[in-house]
Amino acid sequence: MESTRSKIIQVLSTNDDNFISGQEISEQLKISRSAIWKHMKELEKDGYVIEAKRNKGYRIIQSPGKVSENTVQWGLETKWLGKSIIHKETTSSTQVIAHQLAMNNAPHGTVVIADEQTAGRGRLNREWYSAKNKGIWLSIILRPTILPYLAPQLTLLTATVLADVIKNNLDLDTKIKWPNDIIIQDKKVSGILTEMQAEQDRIQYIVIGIGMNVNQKLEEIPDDIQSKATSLMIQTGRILDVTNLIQDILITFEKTYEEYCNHGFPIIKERWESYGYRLGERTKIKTFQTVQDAILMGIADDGALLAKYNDGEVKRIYSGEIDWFYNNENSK
Ligand code: BT5
Repeated sequence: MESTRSKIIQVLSTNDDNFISGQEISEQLKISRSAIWKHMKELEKDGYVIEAKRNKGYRIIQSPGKVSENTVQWGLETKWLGKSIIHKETTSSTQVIAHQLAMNNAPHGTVVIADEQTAGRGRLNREWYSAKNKGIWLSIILRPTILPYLAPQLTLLTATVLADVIKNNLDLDTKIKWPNDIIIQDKKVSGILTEMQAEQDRIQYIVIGIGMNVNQKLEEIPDDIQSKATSLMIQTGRILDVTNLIQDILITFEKTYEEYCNHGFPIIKERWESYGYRLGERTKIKTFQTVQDAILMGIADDGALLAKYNDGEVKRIYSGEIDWFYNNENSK
């Protein structure tokens, strides 16, 4: 359920810079004028600057810099994504909260956001550093009707969304390193963790976790990942508005997801490959059985990496260690 406050914000933000009268808000939301006034006071406590004029009504002239359910929803032009937002200042992991909500029937498109995670996680329970107010740490609950084995397509889709947002907003040369790293200048700026609850032929729900480093300075990147991680601030030299970026991610995600539902995976695949890190290059791939040279060709419908081996055979790689700099080292 959308709260009255978020509805008020919605009404005020779709009215651009114009005032909207108390009467109109009261009619639209079916609440009293004094209730509206109380909500406005609450919004001001949250950091909104609201102008109230006799005979004209209200308008928001500034939204607070901080992330909250309201600030993210303010002007968020999505149909279903982020209609329900749960924001926590601090939490263990937004994935944990999202799973709990999903098991309690939270709808498709519910979003969980945290300013800080104390136990943020990557794949295989690896640690994900999520310092307070320095990045985007969020999880999206989806209830797709695709077969469970196609779920990796949603990780690939998410990667294209993040790459689009970074490239289009900041004009940075962004790459996607298979399967789920967003890379700028050979360093990881963002990662995706997809977790699924499914029966054999039906997905109950999927939680897509997105971590993106935004406002860390170089010295704020933890020592053990200094050499391989970066932030948008390091790359642009500017402090960026986290709320705006979150909104952009949600808007682009919804649009891309709908394209995927209407037209299938080929558009996503093409877009992914246009961002693909070191595609067409020779690498060394270590799988369970072998270590072999191969040229990275692209991705398959099931999310596998396609690699062409020296004998000309193209194989699907589902998991394996890739020596991303093999070619460079070899040519030295
Ligand atoms: C990922 O795992 O890249 C998935 C990261 C997903 C994080 C989000 S945040 C919101 C949601 N809630 C969560 O608890 N998780 C999701 P993986 O490919 O396994 O990469 C993990 C590795 O990346 C670590 O072992 C480190 O080497 C490195 N790493 C850790 N924190 C990092 C950071 N902030 N930036 C860049 N690299 C990092």
